Amino acid sequence: MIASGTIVKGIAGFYYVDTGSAVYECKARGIFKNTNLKPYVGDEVTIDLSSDTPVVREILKRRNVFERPPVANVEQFVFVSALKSPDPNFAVLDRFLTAAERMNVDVVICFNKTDLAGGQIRKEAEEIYAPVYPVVFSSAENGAGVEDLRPFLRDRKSALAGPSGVGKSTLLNSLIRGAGAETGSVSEKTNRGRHTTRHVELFRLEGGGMLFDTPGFMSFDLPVMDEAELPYLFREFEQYEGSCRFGGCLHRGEPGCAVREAAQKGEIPAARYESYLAQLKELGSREKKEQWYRSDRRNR
Ligand SMILES: Nc1nc2c(ncn2[C@@H]2O[C@H](COP(=O)(O)OP(=O)(O)O)[C@@H](O)[C@H]2O)c(=O)[nH]1
Ligand SMILES: [Mg+2]
Ligand SMILES: [Zn+2]
Repeated sequence: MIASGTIVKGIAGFYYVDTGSAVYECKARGIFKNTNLKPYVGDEVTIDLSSDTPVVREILKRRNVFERPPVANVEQFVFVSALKSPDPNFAVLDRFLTAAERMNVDVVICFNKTDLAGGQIRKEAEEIYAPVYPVVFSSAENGAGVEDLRPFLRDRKSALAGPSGVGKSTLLNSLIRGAGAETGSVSEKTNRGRHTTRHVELFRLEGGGMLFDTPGFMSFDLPVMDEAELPYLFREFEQYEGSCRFGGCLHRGEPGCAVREAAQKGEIPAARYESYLAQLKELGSREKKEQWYRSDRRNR
């Protein structure tokens, strides 16, 4: 008998496959050993239930795959940022967003620790991001707003992402009873020692959807890409497409640039536009470095 399901855990050569009605402990088919294909948590697979030990037969086409943490098929990132301690860093968040857009992964932004700060910073966060992304405000400490995340997690596989200390593990524990993710400061964690090896696991959520339990996804590099791709990764710019005087406008100072004008008028949040310019500059200097490297090699 053949069934299909999702790998929710992998330990010591065994893969745990959730078919929706049961979780089977499976071995991987020998064929995987001879190829570079290795089953990952998050993989959609078919399993053969006809022998004593069920066997993973086939890995279905992946939407994406990550090495650190080793997971497949992330459909959505929940980017967590604290409103205070640590202070939000919108430039860092914007780099995450660019990376997610480039990977074509959906995004929800969660501003956590609302019990520590509200007022101005909350208003600012909302004004910058709510026009183009789903934004949730939460306190994992007292539970406020955590349930507002749940509707966004339905029917898909999500992963928490964001810098250390913002409350990802605490949120995970309140969304999934029994997740038992370690929380606390880095020093607290080190003190507790390393005897608890944590495995990546994919949990089913009450109310639907699945959530990767992983401490990873703390930062993303700006993707390797051409400068000209960047404008398409800022959702705010979409409505101005085709409105600049010059085709292929990079929106950094060209005459008749509709995006720059919109930023000056406040129609595009200044912080987002500044992030755009900073990212553009980074891509540009990276390109120069590569050119220099290439010409240097030619000259040798
Ligand atoms: N005041 C407050 N503290 C929080 C909140 N969420 C998490 N924390 C605390 O922040 C610290 C870091 O949380 P943790 O979940 O380990 O962050 P992670 O590194 O993103 O996984 C811990 O001491 C948590 O108890 C919150 O909403 N409010
Ligand atoms: Mg954590
Ligand atoms: Zn322009």
